[in-house]
Amino acid sequence: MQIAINAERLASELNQLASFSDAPAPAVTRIVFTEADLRARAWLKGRCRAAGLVIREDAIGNTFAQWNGSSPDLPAIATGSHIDAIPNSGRYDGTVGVLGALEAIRSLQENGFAPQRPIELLIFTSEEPSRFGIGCLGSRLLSGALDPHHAADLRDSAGASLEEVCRAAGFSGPLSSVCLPPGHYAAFLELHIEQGPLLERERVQIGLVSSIAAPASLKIVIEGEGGHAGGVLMPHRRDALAAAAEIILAVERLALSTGALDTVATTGLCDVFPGAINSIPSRVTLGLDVRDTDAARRDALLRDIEQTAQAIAQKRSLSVQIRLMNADRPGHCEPAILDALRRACEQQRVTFMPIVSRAYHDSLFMSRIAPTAMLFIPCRAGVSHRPDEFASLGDICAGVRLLAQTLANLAQ
Ligand code: HGY
Ligand code: MN
Ligand code: MN
Repeated sequence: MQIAINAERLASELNQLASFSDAPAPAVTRIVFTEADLRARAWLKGRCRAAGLVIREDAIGNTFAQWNGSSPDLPAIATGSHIDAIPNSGRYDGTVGVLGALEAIRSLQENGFAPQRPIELLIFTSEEPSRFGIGCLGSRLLSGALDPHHAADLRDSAGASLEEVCRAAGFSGPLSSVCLPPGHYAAFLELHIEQGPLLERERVQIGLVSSIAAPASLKIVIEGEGGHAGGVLMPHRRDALAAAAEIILAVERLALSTGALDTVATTGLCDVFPGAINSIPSRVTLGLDVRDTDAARRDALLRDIEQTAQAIAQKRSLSVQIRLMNADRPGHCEPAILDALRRACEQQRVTFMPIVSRAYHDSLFMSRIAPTAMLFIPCRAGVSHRPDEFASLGDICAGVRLLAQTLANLAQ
């Protein structure tokens, strides 16, 4: 089956989706359940309905758009990703996997393909950690990886709970109703930009993801003593930001000291109180993101970071509280689904290579309840989570064509 992708339609939709943003183009900011996100969701549901898909939403706003098959009671073949975007980011992270899946479905429809199994497009809520501090909230709850009671109490920076924000966004029902059992889906596939430089450097069209790095995040609160920037002499200070600076550098040194390139650690958040130039910082809150393809090595690094932060605080007579927000195990893709993708690559004469995902994705959690695989397309210079994130229409269409072929092969 020669699958023709409507590149113009897909390009136009990627541009339209990027316009739902709280940042000026080319940047995209689309935080979960903000006006921009809700408008994007409404627009996207309209595009799915126009393709004849039947829509349902669960209590946290995960959105399911189904193309019924001739055997509707069979477990569906699922595919999808996310549309939320961190502040000042790009237009391809997540959206390629959502609009690409919609285009794959429409292309199969327009090519006269009729699936036996249903094919279901999933749009996961809150893949990014921006608002509630933990990523993949929708897929965590869907796969049973997050306790619904704990999730309901997660709060954003304004103190609103996830439960309150979900209700205000129009989603109802207990978060405990989100979970789906293993076997609900026959397979799950996610198309995504690589968010790394390998495919472009190796001039390979498709990356077949073997495993997904294990993410962990820490919140570190350092409490010192505030005071007048002029009146308090240096020997008498307990400056929380100076201690935080020492901790941030220690995090970098400890990550490098594992000697493994797969170990990465980032201090992405640093909130200073009271935040006045002439007032000694009395409290600093740090947000750390720590990942590795090897969970044991990552956990050893987390322990080292905790011990070192405590030692720095003690040396400076400050207090420090460290909270582990999440520490997930790595995800492994299903060999049978990877084989299906490999066969489709050979069918379509597309170059491919195995690859490790250093970014986490909803697939990390979907792999707990369904045979899961990810396929990557190149992104320019590996750049992502920046306004200059870019994937060429040709590469996107090659990924969509491969996804369509694999969905068709699996849905028969
Ligand atoms: O941070 C990540 O890996 C993903 O982009 N949320
Ligand atoms: Mn992202
Ligand atoms: Mn993503």
